[in-house]
Amino acid sequence: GGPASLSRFRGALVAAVLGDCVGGEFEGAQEVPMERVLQHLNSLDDETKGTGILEYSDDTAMARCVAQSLLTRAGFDDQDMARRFAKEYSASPGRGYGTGVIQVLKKLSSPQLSDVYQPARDQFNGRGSFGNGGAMRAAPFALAFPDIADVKRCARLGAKLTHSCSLGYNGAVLQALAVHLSLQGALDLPQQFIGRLITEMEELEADEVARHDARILKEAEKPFCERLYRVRDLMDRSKISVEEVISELGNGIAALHSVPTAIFCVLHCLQPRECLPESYGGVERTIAYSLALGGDTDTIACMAGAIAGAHYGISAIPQTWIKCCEGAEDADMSAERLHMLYHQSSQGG
Ligand code: R7I
Ligand code: MG
Ligand code: MG
Repeated sequence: GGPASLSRFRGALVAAVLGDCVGGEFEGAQEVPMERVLQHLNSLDDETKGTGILEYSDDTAMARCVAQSLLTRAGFDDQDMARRFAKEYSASPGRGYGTGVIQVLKKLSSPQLSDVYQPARDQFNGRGSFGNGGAMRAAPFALAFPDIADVKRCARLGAKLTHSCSLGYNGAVLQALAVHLSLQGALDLPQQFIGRLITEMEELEADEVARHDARILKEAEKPFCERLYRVRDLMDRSKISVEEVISELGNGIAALHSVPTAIFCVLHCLQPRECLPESYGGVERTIAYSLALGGDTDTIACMAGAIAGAHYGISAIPQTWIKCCEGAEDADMSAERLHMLYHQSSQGG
């Protein structure tokens, strides 16, 4: 499809859910042999093997809250979104939430709470979380607003409801920007795509608070930019080992160690790769490759899935995979409604 087509919207939200659901199998594993990944993915195609339904985790649970809130309020409403996070957590606390964020979600359900951003600020001795929980649910922001300034502002605020450290919420902005650009067809020119992301993050990370957080956490002066430069170097190489990707970019639970990694997975899988079946399309390649990195597999595959799905569109996603994953059909319907919201706003209505 063309820029911002319905197929791209559907691809983005559905592939994000698939990444989360199929990635759950390997979350926390050191490094996963590609053979095991392919075995797991093959079992989705084989109905007789009865994989059953793969459940989604917190990544999808929270992304659904974001999408539903944006749709119901026809824009960003922090109170409404916070309420939905809290309600979702108390209804299904067993979705694999990060151990820190649970405190925030409990506080958000208090009716006495006057500032919905305060519980997030109290995390980790007042510094706030740098986990990837803001980034893992950022894709719907890119699908709700055609204007890049709205995407950045709302993705940041939406993340700050749980992640007040700049390394947490800037990761969410980066993820939303990657989905935004991919929806426009920007991955047709990968060099420009990564260049645009670097330019945006150079500006965001020039901020005083971001510089302060980076200093305190002993990171590079502009941590996301530094990682994106590494992505740009790695994407030019024809051969690169999984070990190198992990050591250069990480595969962990911090936004800094997973969002640039997810972006790399998408870029690396734009072409067919020797280690992956020839029959695989781009979305399948991207998800399979993300899982093979191990570590925070559900989240990296979820974020990479959203970016890749926005590029290749819904037709690149196997029906058999959709059928196996809880919430995939639902994501498809939300994508259609977000597509309408997006195109309403772009007409100034
Ligand atoms: O970021 P968050 O929502 O977790 C998301 C991850 C995804 O992989 C999901 O799939 C799920 O498995 O969890 O939850 P947080 O609790 O805010 O952050 C996750 C973890 O990162 C925390 O439990 C800490 O171990 C670590 N962490 C920190 N550690 C020290 N200091 C995050 N921020 C800090 C920090 O400031
Ligand atoms: Mg999860
Ligand atoms: Mg995870």
